[in-house]
Amino acid sequence: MKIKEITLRHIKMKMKFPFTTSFGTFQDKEFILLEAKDENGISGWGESVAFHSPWYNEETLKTNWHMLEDFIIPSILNKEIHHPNDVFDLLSYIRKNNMAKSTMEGAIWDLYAKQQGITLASALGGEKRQIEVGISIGIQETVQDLVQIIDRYVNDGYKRMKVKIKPGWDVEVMREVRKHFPNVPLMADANSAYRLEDFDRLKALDEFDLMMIEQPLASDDIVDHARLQKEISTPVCLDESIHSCEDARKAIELGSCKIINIKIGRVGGLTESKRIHDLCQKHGIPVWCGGMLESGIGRAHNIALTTLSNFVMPGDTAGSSRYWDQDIIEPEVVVENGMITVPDQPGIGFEPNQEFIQQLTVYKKSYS
Ligand code: OSB
Ligand code: MG
Repeated sequence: MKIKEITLRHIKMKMKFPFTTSFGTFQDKEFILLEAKDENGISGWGESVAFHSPWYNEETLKTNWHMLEDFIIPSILNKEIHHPNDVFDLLSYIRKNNMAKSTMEGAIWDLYAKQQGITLASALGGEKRQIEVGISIGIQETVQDLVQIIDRYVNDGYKRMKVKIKPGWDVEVMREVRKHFPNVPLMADANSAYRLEDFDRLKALDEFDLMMIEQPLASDDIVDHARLQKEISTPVCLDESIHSCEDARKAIELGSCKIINIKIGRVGGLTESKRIHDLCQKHGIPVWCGGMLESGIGRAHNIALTTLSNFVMPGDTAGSSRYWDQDIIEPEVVVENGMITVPDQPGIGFEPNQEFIQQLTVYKKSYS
């Protein structure tokens, strides 16, 4: 295939509720949508998961736009692409900027699957028809608020509750949550809020029988995580620290984690996500798919990836209504009894709602 035209759109969507992590609060979600058209006018869609500010990692909406406009798009337009895996190599001269690369690569995977007339899930080699879904719950004003929210999601059928923690909102909070929900699959995500000095506090979480603790230590660390994992019984799951299959190999070798959260954007796309999935499978490391407060386009990519067989734990990709009054795809992503049914239409399997996307567009530019 050859990509003949690429359109970038800066989108702004209002979230139903603010979402708070150890690094800050989200109210609005601004992101980039990328539409790539082939010679026959078929479109593939990708979403950048970079946030407005560089909290989660060093990328932002603006750095992604810059990388896409000045480097990534010129490297892809009119080039002969036989398979989406080629995109990884075409962009490998660019260091990091994984979320920017993934935006382009995701659109080409969608387009490729549409050209073949198959689902993105089957293009990736996934076989599940339904996937299990958990939910991620931000830091709340009070523990009572948190307990109420968890109660609602347990009743909705979500398969796993993930609670955001930070120093001062951790051991006592988890104790209270466990007391109310003795049997619910429960985990904590610290988004890198702890250091070596905090090991006692992290060890105190062992008593709550958590499925895992996600990214307790620094976002670029795999050495202290290995030390921590030796001292606590709760499995450590890495999120921010894993940017590539090489990172995953080293973390597994060092014993830095027992579980890996794969986010497509963080690792530079679906091709690298699949490599990490395969490596983890070989080493008996379970994986699950993380979320980045995505719109429907990003959600659809996450769903397709999760159909691979080593995604054995519920992911963070909840239904569209978790964050949005109205999503930008049709139909919206629906969760029933904690399960999403994988769509059977070609490509990502959901139709972008062009009219609504136009309404939400702050700025748009096409390249050919
Ligand atoms: O660490 O997984 C994370 C949201 C923003 C930034 C980082 C993370 C998260 C979430 C929410 O946990 C996942 C979601 O519901 O999309
Ligand atoms: Mg996380």
